[in-house]
Amino acid sequence: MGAPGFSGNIDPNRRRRSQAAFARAKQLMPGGVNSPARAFGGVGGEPIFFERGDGAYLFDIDGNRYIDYIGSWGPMILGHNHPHVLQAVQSAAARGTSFGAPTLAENELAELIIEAVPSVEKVRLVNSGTEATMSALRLARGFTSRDVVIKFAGNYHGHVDSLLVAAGSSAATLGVPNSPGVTSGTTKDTLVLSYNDPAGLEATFAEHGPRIAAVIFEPVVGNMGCVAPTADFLSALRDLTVKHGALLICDEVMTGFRVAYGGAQSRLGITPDLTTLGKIVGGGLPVGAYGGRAKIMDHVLPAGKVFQAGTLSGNPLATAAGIATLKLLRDESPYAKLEQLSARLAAGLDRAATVAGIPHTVARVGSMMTLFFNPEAVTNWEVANACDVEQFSKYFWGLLVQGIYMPCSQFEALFVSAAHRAADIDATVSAAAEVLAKIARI
Ligand code: KE4
Repeated sequence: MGAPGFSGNIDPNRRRRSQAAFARAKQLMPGGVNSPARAFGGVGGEPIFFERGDGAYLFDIDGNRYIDYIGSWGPMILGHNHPHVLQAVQSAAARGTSFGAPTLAENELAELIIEAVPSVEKVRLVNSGTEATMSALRLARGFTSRDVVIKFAGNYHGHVDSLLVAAGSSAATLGVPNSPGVTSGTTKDTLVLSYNDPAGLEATFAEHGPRIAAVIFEPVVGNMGCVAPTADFLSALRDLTVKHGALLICDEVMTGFRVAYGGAQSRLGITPDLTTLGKIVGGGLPVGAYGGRAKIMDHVLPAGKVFQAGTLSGNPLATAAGIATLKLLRDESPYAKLEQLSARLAAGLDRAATVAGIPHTVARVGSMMTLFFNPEAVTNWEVANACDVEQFSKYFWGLLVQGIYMPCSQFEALFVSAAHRAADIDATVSAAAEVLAKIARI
């Protein structure tokens, strides 16, 4: 099944090798992918197989080049194949890939994270964002001796059983926000509220306050598309958790080092009790992390009694990529450039959709943004879920066949990297203008 209704400079026939590879992949792996976010479930058609990335570009196995706005769903803030990161990984690999014992690189990556994120006094490295959120939740429950956790519809925190309720990202895209296999016993202590609803949060604390261990939230949501928090919501999150003795967990797996070097919490001025990280901290290799006040973190085994472990946690390759990435972000600070390029893209997409007469809004925080096919500003899952996903799918495919690789779901954010140039942004905007004009005429 090819691109619905659009032709561009990528001849659908020039996706033959991807199509053959996907047919084989489906015989080997469920849905032919190792993560549903890649399956194009939200846009139809078949995923593209890529061979390599370089800077802002991806190259597929049929030889087509794309301007990449997925960036591996966030990690590739420096662009693909950055020479310093490559060099760091290659020299680490030459010394051995995993020892299952402490290394100096773990100290170095921990120090970089603690220096960057003021609310983090101690940190534990793990292998994914999911492990980070799962562990932070267990720690919050162990520290408070309470069971109930609050999350928000449209927020995705990885495939943690107790949080796979009204989840965002591919759970929302594929319509399984509450997964089979997650037992009612697992989710009975999970309360799901509406994002940006301080009154709802206050009412829930009034009813359940003494039982609530933690509130976990995305400080800037990426997983229902890009949604920023209101000031009232942020104040309510911090005030109510303090008042009722619950912990506030800032899930910065996506926003950490993305929207600012100190994460969304430094940009928004909120100080959580625990922070979860992933994606950029591994520079494209598997690293997750959770951290916070030493008084809380020292409850984690072996300092304390809250169990968490991992064979490859802090392994030499992943920490090398993470250290190289964070040092480049700290020393070269590409955030002003990211802001300029991202503002140019957001304004261009907004203008293109307006000229085409397509009802829409554009939401952006730093170098993450979403073009929502919905004229109402998206503040929560209910509004996000009212987007015209059919139009989004046509927009996605119209750009893909022109060599522009946008996130394959209305419920994801796109990412600009430090490797993107103004020419890439302008090419994207002019292609979008053409595609959106075509959509408006259908
Ligand atoms: P991972 O387990 O995928 O490393 O991280 C889970 C996670 C936790 N918290 C937030 C805020 C996240 O965005 C994620 C993962 N993000 C999705 C994309 N929206 C990952 C893509 C995928 O699932 O393949």
